[in-house]
Amino acid sequence: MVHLSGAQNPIIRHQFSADPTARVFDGKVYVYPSHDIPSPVERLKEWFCMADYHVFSSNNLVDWEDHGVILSQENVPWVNAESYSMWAPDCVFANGKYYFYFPASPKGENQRGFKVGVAVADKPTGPFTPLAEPIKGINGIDPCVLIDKNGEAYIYWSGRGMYVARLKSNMTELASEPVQIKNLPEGFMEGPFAFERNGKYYFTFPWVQDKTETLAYAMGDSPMGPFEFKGLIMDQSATGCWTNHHSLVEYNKQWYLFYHHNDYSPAFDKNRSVRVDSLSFNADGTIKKVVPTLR
Ligand code: FUB
Repeated sequence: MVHLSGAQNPIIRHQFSADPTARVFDGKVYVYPSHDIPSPVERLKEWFCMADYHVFSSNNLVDWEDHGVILSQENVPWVNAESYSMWAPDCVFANGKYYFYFPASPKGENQRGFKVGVAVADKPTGPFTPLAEPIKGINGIDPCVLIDKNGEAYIYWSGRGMYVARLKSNMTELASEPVQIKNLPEGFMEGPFAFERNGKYYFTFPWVQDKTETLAYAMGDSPMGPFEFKGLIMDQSATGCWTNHHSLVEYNKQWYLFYHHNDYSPAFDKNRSVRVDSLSFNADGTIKKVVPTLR
């Protein structure tokens, strides 16, 4: 376990980390990011390279523990262990277990196709045991799971468009056909993150404008939409990073935005670092824009 101390962004400095999904389990914040590494293979020298996942926890958002590797590409039966494609994950608690969702390239594909797998643990820090097969019916990246107040679970992802489907109560199979999320503005979108607050459902996503990714959102009255586009959470001049990827979480009555930026690695934008800033809402439920605290 590595102990990280310091209130400054980026909050993780002993390794690169991206795509943070923050969750609160048993009164603690857990961050499940992807793990950017320098590529050991020529093919990925200029691209994303990710072989495993760590999880980080904190009870004050200042001091963090790195609990070490919770899942590696070589331990997942269906993943091509030379693809280094363990991209943006999520983790939720259901049925007394922790379900960790992750995208990766399957064996036998051309390393451009992605599926979404599940690994299960008794504790938020693992050890996580991967299922033998990815989830049938999902082709894409960046899974996010929302568990509604009535216990129904939904999974969102990004493929050729953004999709949502209901999950069965076993949390590992789709219970409905995927539905494409419509009425979003033009612009390549990935990294969906959905949550509920005061009966409203928020569908949030990185959105490319002028070659950098802003963070934007839409709101609706049901987890599967329809959603109405509302605007930006973080604008492009603030991010100045080619990718962004985020999550929103409430902890001790304050909301926070976790996201990433490459300013800790200015020379190479595929090495990113996780950041957190506080976030608040207007009375009508819309989100006040966040100005990032960079270095
Ligand atoms: O980290 C790899 C990819 O970059 C993620 O899947 C995207 O959301 C973007 O952050």
